Amino acid sequence: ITLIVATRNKGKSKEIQEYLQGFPVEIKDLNDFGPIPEVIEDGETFEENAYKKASFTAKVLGLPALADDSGLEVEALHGAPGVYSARYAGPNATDEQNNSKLLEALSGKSERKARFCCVLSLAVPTGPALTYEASCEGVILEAPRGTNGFGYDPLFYYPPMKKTFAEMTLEEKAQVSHRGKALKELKDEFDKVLKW
Ligand code: ITT
Repeated sequence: ITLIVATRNKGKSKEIQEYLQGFPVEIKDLNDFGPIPEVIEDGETFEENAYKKASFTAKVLGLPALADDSGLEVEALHGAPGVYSARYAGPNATDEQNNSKLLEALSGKSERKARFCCVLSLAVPTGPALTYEASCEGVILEAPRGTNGFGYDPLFYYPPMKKTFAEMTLEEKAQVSHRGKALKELKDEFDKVLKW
C-alpha cells in the first residue's frame, strides 16, 4: 500500500516517516508530487484542519492520506499561536521569525508554560477518517537552545529530559513529543488500519 503523508513541512514529514519505518506501507509526502491545489486551513481546531488536509489529499490523489495538524499553545498568551503556529509572524513566516515573535510576546513574563498539540487524521478516498491526538507540556525558554528539529523546537524545553526538543535526537523527541505519542496510538491500532 502507498500512504501519502499530507504535508509539505519537511521537519514534520521526516518525523512521521522515521516513526512509521517498518510499517508495511510505502510512504510519500506532497513534495513527491507536482503542484497540487493547497488546502485552505481555515478550521478553528487542529482536528478540523487535520481532517481537511487528509480527506482532500486522499480524494485528489486517490490514495490513503495521513495529515498532521499541530501547533503550540502558550498559557500566558491564552493559547496563542495555536492553530496559527505556522504563520504566527505572517503568511510566509520562517521558523526564525515565528520564534522571534514568540520571544517578544513573552518578554518580561515569568509564566512560560506551553503545550504542543498534534492531531493526526488518516483518510481514505471515500469514507470517514480515523483521528489520533496527543499533547506534550513544557516551558518556553528566553533564548533558543539546540539545532535539531524544526519550528519552535529550540525554544521548547521539556523538563523531564532537561532538554529542548532541538537538543533531542529524532528518537528521543519521538518518545515524548505530541507527534510521537499520537503516532504511537496510530501504530497500536495498525491492524485495524490495515483492515480498514
Ligand atoms: P502542513 O500543513 O503542510 O503539514 P504546516 O507547517 O503548515 O505544514 P501546521 O499548519 O500543522 O503545518 O502548523 C504547525 C506549526 O506548528 C509548524 O509549522 C511549527 O511552527 C509548529 N509545530 C508543530 N509541531 C512542532 C514540533 O514538533 N516542533 C516544533 N514546532 C512545531
